Amino acid sequence: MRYSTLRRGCQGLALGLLVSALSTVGVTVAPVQAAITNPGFEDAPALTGWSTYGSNVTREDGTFGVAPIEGAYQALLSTGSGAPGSSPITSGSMESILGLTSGTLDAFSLNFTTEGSLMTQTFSAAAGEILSFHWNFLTNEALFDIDFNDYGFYALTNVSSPIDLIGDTFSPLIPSAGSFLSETGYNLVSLTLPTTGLYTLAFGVLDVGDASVDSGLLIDNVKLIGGSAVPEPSSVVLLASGLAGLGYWRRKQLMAVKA
Ligand SMILES: [Ca+2]
Ligand SMILES: [Ca+2]
Repeated sequence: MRYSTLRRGCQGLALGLLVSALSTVGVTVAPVQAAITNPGFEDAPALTGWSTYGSNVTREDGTFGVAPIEGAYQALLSTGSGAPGSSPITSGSMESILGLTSGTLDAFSLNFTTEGSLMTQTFSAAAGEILSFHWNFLTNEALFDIDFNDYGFYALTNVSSPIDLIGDTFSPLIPSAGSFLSETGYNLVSLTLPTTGLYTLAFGVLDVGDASVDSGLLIDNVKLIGGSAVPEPSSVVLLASGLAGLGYWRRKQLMAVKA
């Protein structure tokens, strides 16, 4: 047996043991991919390639009341209870899965986080490649509510710090035709990957202040594109930087209100 074959075998065994161990605690785990698998959530079975945590990560079509931005399906994460007998995961569990210290997720709101759902995928990529995705934050909470400011976020290895907010009750919200009262509509995030290696992309949504009024996060059209082959439209860069600036401005406002 060649060494490289043996090494791949050992890596496969180690990965298999990890998947087996996580499966015993009720977690759906997908193996590391050389590219993003099922990036638009069109593949069957639903959510193939994604690891899901919490009871309420589902694949939705247009009958949900919000149309996918690509293809026929989109992913929905919710802070709700999901299937009978199941429940979201605690924010502490979410921090453990993401490798964050306790209290990290609370620091992104002005009240304690309680529970939510999470979805991840680990993939390999080259420096300069561009990762993009569309998100839509939905909520039943009142708008501009500091005490119950549920939020959606993404985390990406070596890029986010350590998570980046995508939507909360201070986002520009419009009435939603789906199962939530309000939504942001779909927005684009585009990120240039700094190094060659493995990345873990995570999407999450959290209840803040209590666990009684739900919020959700739709994700669709995740893409990984070679940076040199497809120049990034200036409008996308401006949108991404504009969203980042908006988030910083809003956090400053929140801090001012609390003070
Ligand atoms: Ca889709
Ligand atoms: Ca809530």
